[in-house]
Amino acid sequence: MTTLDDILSSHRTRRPVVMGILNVTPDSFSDGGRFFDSAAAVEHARLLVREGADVLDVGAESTRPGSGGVGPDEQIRRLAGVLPAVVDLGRPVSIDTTSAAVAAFALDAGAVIVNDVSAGRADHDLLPLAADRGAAVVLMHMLGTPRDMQIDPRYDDVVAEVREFLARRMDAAVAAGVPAGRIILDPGIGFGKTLEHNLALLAGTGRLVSLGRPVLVGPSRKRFLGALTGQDQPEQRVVATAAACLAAWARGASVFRVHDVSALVQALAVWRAVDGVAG
Ligand code: HH2
Repeated sequence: MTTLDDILSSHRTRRPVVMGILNVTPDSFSDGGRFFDSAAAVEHARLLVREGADVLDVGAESTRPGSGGVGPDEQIRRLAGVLPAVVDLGRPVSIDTTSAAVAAFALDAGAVIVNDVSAGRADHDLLPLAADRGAAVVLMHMLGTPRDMQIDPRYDDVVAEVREFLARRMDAAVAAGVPAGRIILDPGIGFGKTLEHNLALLAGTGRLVSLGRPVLVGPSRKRFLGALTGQDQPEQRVVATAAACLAAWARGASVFRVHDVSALVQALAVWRAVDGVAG
């Protein structure tokens, strides 16, 4: 079974980590409402584990483009009936939130990773909290906020700018007391990016891995995959998601945040079997 240390060393050991997504939200872009009921959420978490998820990422706030945010109290209310049972499934649990209060609640319930799509910028208490609790953190790049991020995003050199941003946020996390060894970096696929930006970031994964930390990518079911494949329904982007993850894996990414765990586990098994044979 995958431990937190396995996840934090996955860039060196080249052991892929599949992070299954559990959205306890009424409005997520691809599965909103499906797991809003606590029993349905826990049942879905069980399915993700059966399918081979190494870690479960639980979120109670949608960050889809245009969304306005959900207060900490409401996030905690949504999580309360779900998190303890999910932690009991025996996989490391990550909490997807930008709020220190929500992160504290989740860490108390047994979560071990804080997945902050604002990389510690939305709530200045979040990085000190993670430091204090010995939690790992995911620092993700986003241009703007979920409300405005998809309005004409522009970069001169998207990979260089995202790399520079992640390096600075890693410095901020270390300054707040988070050991560098507990940090995971994420280019934030779809967060203030056009199709070309997302492709450049996947192609440039190696430049992000050179920062010395595991790189997480989260292309799962996102709109750019629809643009590439013509699949307009998010649930039809399962194969496209696995392909995007494999492209990033081949370039050094080692943590994959996906809705469809089984498809990616199978794709990685085949890729790694071929890789393991001398050609
Ligand atoms: N993407 C989403 C949410 N959280 N966290 C990280 N680290 N990386 C990502 O790419 C990422 C993320 C958006 O996807 P989803 O959870 O499916 O949708 P929503 O935000 O609408 O709940």
